[in-house]
Amino acid sequence: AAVAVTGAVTVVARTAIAEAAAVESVVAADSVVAAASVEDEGADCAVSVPGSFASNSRLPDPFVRLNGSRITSKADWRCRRAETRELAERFVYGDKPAKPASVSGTVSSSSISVSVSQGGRSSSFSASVQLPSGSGPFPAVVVLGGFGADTAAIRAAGAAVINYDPYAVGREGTPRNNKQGAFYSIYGATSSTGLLMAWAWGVSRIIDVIEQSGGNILRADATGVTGCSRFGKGAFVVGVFDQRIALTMPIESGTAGVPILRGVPGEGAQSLSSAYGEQPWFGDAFGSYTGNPNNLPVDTHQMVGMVAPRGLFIMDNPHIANLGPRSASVAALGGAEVYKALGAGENITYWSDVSDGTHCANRAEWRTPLQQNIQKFLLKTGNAAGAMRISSRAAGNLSQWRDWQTPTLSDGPTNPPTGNPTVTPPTTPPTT
Ligand code: MCU
Repeated sequence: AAVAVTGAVTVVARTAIAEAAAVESVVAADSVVAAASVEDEGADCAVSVPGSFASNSRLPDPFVRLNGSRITSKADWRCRRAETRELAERFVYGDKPAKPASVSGTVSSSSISVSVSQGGRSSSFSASVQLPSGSGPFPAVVVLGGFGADTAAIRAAGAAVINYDPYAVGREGTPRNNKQGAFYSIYGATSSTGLLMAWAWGVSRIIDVIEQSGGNILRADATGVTGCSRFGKGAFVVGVFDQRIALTMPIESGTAGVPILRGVPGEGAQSLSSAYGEQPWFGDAFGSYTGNPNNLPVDTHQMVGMVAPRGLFIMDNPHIANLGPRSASVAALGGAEVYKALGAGENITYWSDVSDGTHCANRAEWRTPLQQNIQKFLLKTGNAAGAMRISSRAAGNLSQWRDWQTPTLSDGPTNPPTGNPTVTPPTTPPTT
């Protein structure tokens, strides 16, 4: 019975290992498959990027490889995802370097310190920690920037809050040729990597330190991320580029966040050139595309797809056109097709059905789904299904944006294994 309702592959493996824990495995099946034990499971995939791409006014097909063939199995997604990652780095955000030669630090019940060094350069930063009540070790949600996230609800749900100051890692207000912060101390002030990716790199190093800490206070396998507005852009990029993040929760992220870069015409979203010029959020290379996003070989529906099958709860505000909520809904709907193809359609929620139009307000509507997502993906005690709660005030239409259909991907073991117990393919494919 369990096999029919949830992630069959994982249920088989988990119950084989611990019969006594079968009930828990069933409840947790989606989240067990969701997060990986490494930052990038596709790091070994060979990716060769063509020298040019045809202009495309619609959203690129997430399932077509750079060589033009289409993936056919769920296992194929791993290296197709690696291609997507390469395009996203090269064209949109800039390069995210792998874990530096040395990462060290400490985790206490009140703070996390991170020290990094590589190639004779070093830098450090820290983040404060607020534990929930009860006894640990606890899952944790990294909160970027300190506003807009319902930290009381996060802690009440049983997760710790890690207060991360993105500016310590990538400052705002600097010119592109003189970027500052812990990331740029290592990789150079003229690094072409934008702030959002620098912020994401910083969170990955926090997770490295939690992993190395022994896990008595915080669990390394149950980290979420959130933030609002510019820190919603950041939270999104954090989750896209570290597969150890089990739950990604961007709030009202606007341009450079979730909304499709091609942009719903006439919506009134912040323009690409405005966002590119406001702060060095995007990578420097994106400057060539602000006036012609159709030349981009990638769009944000594919970044949404890169989060799959992990938990993703996108919160948006349909009252502020500048945030591009229609464009964000199209990205969510397009990315949800990747979730569906991977059999994880219930792991994504997009929620713009909210009454208060204030930017980054604390919203009663999000409290329950926030806590359900924490229970499902971090505590692994829940299994609430995700949902598309798109406000009729700002609803995009995916069918106008795609000329591809979603494949039925064949089942098979994840390649390579995600760090979960050895996977046995089910004899009958799941029906859902
Ligand atoms: C929505 O995020 C940004 C927006 O892109 C900027 O144009 C504006 O200046 O600031 C927003 C924000 O971060 O508000 C807190």
